[in-house]
Amino acid sequence: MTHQSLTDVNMNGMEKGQEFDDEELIVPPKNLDELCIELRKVFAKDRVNVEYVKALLSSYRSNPRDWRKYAKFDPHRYTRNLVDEGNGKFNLMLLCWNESQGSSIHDHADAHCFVKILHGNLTETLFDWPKSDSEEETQLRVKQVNTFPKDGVTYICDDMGIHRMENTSHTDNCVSLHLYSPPFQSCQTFDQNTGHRNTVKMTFWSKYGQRTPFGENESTPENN
Ligand code: CSS
Ligand code: FE2
Repeated sequence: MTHQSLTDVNMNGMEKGQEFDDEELIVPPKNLDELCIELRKVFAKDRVNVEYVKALLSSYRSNPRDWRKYAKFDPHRYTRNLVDEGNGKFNLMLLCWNESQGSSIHDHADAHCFVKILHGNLTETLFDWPKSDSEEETQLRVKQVNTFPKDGVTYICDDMGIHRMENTSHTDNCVSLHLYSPPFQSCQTFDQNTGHRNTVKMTFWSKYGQRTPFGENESTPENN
């Protein structure tokens, strides 16, 4: 083996660049802390394998003991609760949806968006992008509707379209874990009937289990 090939191969005999590519090598994280540690390693790399991250999130079995301290509900809208800043590479957060709460239709600011359901069910309605050069008002076309159960995982990025997420249940709330990479603080929202868009700032209801102080978010806190 040449010196060059030695430096390119790690102890498992895998070539460099293949680490965090093979879903069969995933060891299921035993709790949310272990999942965060693993996600930090995966996102430390320049390149991220979307299927690997989905499989890693799927392999964690939701346990309320792990995430109860981040689960804060608001009677008026879904809440966003920061769990981990991923060494600057991603934001990991818990979203808490009361019965019938949902998001607006929104994009993902050129970021990866991974969603894992921790409790209840969450329904995604996927839409086509409005024609950006068109002044005319047109209804957004629904591409797909999917409901994800507990421990289910889904992924979206801007190439796939825009979506609305909602807890359609009238009897159970929903908790979902969202990973956005790179992190973003604002996104665009869309009117379903006209395709018109707005830019909205997104804020955290809590960070690391502590209620975000009023004023920290400057203007009125907005979800999308
Ligand atoms: N984008 C929404 C949730 S649906 S992916 C948010 O982070 O508030
Ligand atoms: Fe989203």
